[in-house]
Amino acid sequence: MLRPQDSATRERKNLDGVWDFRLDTGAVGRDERWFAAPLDDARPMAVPASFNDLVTDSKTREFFGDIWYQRTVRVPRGWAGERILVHLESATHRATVWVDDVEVVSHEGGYLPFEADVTDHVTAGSEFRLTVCVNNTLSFRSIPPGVIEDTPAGRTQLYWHDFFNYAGLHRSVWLSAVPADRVDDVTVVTGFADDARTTGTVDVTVATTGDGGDVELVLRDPAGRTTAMATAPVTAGPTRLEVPDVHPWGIGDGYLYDLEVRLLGEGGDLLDSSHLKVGVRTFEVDGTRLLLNGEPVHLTGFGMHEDHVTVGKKHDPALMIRDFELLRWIGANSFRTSHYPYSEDVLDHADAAGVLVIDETPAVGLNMGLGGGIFGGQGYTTFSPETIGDETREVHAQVIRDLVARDKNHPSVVIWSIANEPESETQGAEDYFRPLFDVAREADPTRPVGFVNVMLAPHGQCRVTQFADLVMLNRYYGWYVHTGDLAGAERAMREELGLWAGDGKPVLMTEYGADTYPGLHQLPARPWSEEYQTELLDMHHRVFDDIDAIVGEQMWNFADFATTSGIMRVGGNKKGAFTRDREPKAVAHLLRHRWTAGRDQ
Ligand code: BDP
Repeated sequence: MLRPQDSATRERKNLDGVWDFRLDTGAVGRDERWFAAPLDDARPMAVPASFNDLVTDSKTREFFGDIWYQRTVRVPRGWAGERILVHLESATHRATVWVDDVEVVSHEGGYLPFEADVTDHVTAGSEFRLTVCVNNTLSFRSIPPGVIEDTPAGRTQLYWHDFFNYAGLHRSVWLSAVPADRVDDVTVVTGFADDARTTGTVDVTVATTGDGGDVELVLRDPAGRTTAMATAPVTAGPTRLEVPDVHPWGIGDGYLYDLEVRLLGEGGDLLDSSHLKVGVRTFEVDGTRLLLNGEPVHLTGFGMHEDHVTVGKKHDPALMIRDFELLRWIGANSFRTSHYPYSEDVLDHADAAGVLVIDETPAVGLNMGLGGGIFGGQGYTTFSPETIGDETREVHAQVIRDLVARDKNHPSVVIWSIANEPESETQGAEDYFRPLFDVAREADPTRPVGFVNVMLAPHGQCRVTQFADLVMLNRYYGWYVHTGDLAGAERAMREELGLWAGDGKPVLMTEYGADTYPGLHQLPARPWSEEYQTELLDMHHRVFDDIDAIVGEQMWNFADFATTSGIMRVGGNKKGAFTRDREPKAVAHLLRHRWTAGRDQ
């Protein structure tokens, strides 16, 4: 599946705006065929957006179940004879789509795209009714998991992850026109032909909807000059382009070539043309080091969230630009898409900005040992046939494949994270995860694969890290343990990190930090104050600097974000270096000082 795009042979029409919207409080919409007519009792709703924070009543905000969206769409009259696709960039957490009365596609997973060929159900120049039934319920068969419990107050959705279960159509919806004989998928792997890295290599594999024909590949530099070209039969396998005097893709230097993939018919006529941005780089694990283009890198940055006031998890280009401006200001060269795949526009931007990305699946909260009143219900066994078992693993495996399929060509994406803080100290965890690492490596043999380890599975007890190419650790010394005691925290952390460092793999600190109420100042510093967050980070950095195997530091979190209600959270999670409206806390200046040292401001 290629993204909708405008090219010499392709067109797209954006369907964002205000749609009709209705919650299916009685769970009757499918039986009553709500898709077969204009939605009764509909209210207006923005697409894209999370619906939750646009409303004023908590029943709607907290609703879980079927959520119906509908609008009419006119097919451009020039599209006769084309294949016509409906493409949704995300529907959280699953959806079914109808064109008029016809069901055209269902999809599981809230953060990755899907589409349907609707050519047989629409007419160029005419209107059709587009209905999307989104479902936001979490269960032991979904990634992330959750459970519905019957309580005296009614049925409640519980889950074990620390961010609000925003739902809706979070990213753009498109109608697009593509040729019948077309390019269906492109895979690009880049490298260098020589040790001096003066000649780049771009290996391109193309899949098409038809059989036969030739593929012409044209690589152009940003000025539009052709730097490499090749033509090969579609069936030939990967085709190598050699890029003389290559400008490698690097940190802060998001140099991108444009790859045009042209599908040619019998007589050499152009059947399809699509474009892809390509950054030429290598990324690998070498002992305890991470090498970008053969040079060691130290990652600085954050675990982030797609989370904003009012719009929730909506992707918004303006808000994205502000986030990237702040990343640059503070000297971050990387981030993790905690805890789900972000909008592909964010990866485009990371490509162009030269920012490294740890790309994470939505597998978060696979840990019933965590919670203690923060995340909800307790009393479940994490891995068991009744809870997270073989069926869940199938869903998890599919989301890994889908993530790789979408993001494999982004130069910014350098590491796959297949889960955040799952239970990992048990036999059940070992059995669950072993095959998932194989799934990831089969889908992408070129990038390191890891998962993020939780403090409950310290060195010597974790049974999953053995499968990973690198160690990724979330640690809360000085916050959840040794609270307020930074000297004790430092001793304990030095001891544990020293052990991990001895395993011969690179160690990345993917989370560390402290909740901090903006504007709360205390001398001497105590937990929740801006001073404490600053001192806690300072202590961590001192320790990191003493351990060679630590190849990166991603503070938790970039900004404050919304969570479920609970006695551990004051208006959400407050561990941000920035507030939720993206203004710096005191700690942001400390980070900036550390991460921009030696840089021209
Ligand atoms: C870790 C999680 C993250 C939480 C964070 C915290 O990975 O999602 O928000 O800790 O407690 O457990 O702030």
